[in-house]
Amino acid sequence: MIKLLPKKSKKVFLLIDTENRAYFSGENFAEGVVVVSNKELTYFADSRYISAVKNAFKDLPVNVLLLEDEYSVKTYLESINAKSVYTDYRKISVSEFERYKKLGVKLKDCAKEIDKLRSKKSAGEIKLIKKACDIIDLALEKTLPFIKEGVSELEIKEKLIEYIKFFGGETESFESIVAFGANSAVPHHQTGNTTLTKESVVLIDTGASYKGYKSDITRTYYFGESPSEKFLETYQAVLNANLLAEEKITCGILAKDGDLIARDYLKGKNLDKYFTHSLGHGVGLEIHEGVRLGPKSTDKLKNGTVFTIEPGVYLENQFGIRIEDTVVLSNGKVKPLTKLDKKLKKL
Ligand SMILES: [Mn+2]
Repeated sequence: MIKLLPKKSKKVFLLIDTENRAYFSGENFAEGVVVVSNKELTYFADSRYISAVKNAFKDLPVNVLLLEDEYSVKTYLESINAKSVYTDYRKISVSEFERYKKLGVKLKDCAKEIDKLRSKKSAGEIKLIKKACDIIDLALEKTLPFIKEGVSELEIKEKLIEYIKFFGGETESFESIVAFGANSAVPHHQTGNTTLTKESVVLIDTGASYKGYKSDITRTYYFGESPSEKFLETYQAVLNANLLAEEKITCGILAKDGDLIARDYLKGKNLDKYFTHSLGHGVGLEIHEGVRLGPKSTDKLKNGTVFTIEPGVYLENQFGIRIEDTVVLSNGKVKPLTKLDKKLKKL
């Protein structure tokens, strides 16, 4: 499915990064340049890709042109009489910017408009994200039997990647976090050579990429028979915060108020000071895109927004617990797209 700019837009967008190209063209090629207006979409591909690109768009109203260098794009822009052109300033290097400028192509920023367009997912996009969520649910479930005494965090990460590919994903959607024991208390622990010992917490934060679209899930498990009372209580509190946010977030709510639902609940349990990150983030072609569900956010959550709900509590040198799902706001309510059980599981 190709996407043009909204009918009333008089702008021309020039997109050079993988995700924005994939968003508008519906095809996830590693290279190229996309120029899109409210009338047409042109895909520039270099000689290595052009036949594959032509083939992908053969039944669609897409112009496919040969990309030799920026000059090819400039010539086309002149032919459609585009005076100034908009690009996503977060995605262009200074040297690329300078090369276009040298050729007389006037570039302006459209990052905000891109975010706005991309934050409302189409039914087709939600299908692809759902598939990425199904893949990670399956991959994580299949990986659990490999969590045994003596296995390393990295070995579990490799298993996840293997299963993501087995179930049809490209690969992980970000560097998966596998954290054993006290490592789980570091929210962005670097997965390493720590091996698993009995009576340890296991935190896994992972996701799959499917046709460029991402999923994101975190589950916290207990490896052993007798978790401490403190762990059990904290787990229940994080789970309740997760479920409460899922229940109370509705269409039109401010993202910061969504964050507050979980934060206030944890405050009631005296755990809010250990909830050191925001409640969630938008997900799509990028693992972090669009909305941010944090105390300083000015975003609004609307139908069609896909985001994560991921409260966490981290007790230094002891353990960390995070429970995360990728969800979509649909008909005003939160609908989880990742579906693995959230009740505490002992491995
Ligand atoms: Mn996340």
